[in-house]
Amino acid sequence: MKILHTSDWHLGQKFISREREEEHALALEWLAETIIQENIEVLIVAGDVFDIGNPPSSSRALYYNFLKKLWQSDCRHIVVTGGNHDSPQMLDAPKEILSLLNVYLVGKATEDVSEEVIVLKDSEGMIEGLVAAVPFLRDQDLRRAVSGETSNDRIEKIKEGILAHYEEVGKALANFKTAKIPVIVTGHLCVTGLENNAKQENIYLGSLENIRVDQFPEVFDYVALGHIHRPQAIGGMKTVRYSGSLIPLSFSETKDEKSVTLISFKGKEIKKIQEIKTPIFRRLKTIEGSMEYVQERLEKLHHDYQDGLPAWVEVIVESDSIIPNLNGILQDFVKDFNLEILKTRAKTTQFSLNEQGDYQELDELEPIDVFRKKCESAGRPAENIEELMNTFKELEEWMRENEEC
Ligand SMILES: [Mn+2]
Repeated sequence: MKILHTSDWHLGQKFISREREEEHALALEWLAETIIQENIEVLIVAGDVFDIGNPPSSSRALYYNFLKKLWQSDCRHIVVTGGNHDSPQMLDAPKEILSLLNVYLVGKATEDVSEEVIVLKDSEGMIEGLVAAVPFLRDQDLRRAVSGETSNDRIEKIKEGILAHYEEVGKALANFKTAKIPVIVTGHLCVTGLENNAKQENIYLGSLENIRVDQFPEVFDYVALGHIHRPQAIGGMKTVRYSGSLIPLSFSETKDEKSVTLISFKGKEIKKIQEIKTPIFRRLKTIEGSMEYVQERLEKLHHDYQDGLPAWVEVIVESDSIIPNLNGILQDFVKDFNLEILKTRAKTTQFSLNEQGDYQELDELEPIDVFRKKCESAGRPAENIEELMNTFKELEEWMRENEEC
């Protein structure tokens, strides 16, 4: 059985006020063609189909038209789970009608976990695989808040709740004969390796919803993850993977190669796991250096990518002194190029020479550093500051969970 794993489409994303629709349309067209050409039988989308809870109608049309393209292809089953960006209600709304087309939706955790188990049947009605379609698990799906609990209690309870949910969904498979068929589980969360691996860059260390790679019940042959946008296997386990996002979604992802993951099963055994590279329909680039260097790179970028959608560029210019009208100069420089500068920033050393010896640019500081300095300047006692820092970290986590990936 050939299974394709993808996640984090983020349809409807706005990027520095630009629409991504052209790129998404091209990427979904490519994906549908790939599924048809590779004779994929099962498609799994592990969360964050949409970027926002109430996406524009054009993004919804993209999604439905994509599903329609697979109708009558070899792709017999499509499983879509909700991510932290998706509105569960919105995703689940067409659940009944789409189930007639073998598209199974699980927008949010269900009270009875057995409802998350999708039974894949072949044309003769025989069970050919199982997918435990676990969506992003929200705090309120996992536990009731107890007044007076500390933030650490809360984090521990969320983790316990996540593990309990996976345990339960594993147990719900006990009624099936799983010895000869693929058994897959999905997740939209942060999973870490056994040790903190430097290679695992995109993992948010200390994130609230971290669970370890070895904590999934053994009944699962493959764990299809979403949430982290860089494709990667976790902790040396080839069978626990993030497929990564379909297109680069921020300037920090410009070095990632984007891909979808093809898993070929023979019976229960995984024969091959392959990354199929996604074509880049629009380049996102960060160029940093002196004015001369930046202009050189912009010319090269224009020269190298004449076709296709104009690249989107972030420019950081380093110089000894302030360059007046920097953005104007650069915009003028690229006006006939097949690229657009969306963001310009200056990094000058001038400021460090003024009377405050330890002057730091706000851009160089992390929000938490600024918060600490603020607490210190307000003369808060040290233990009070630590408690406030924890609360701040929690708030940052929450924002990350709800916005970033
Ligand atoms: Mn996500």
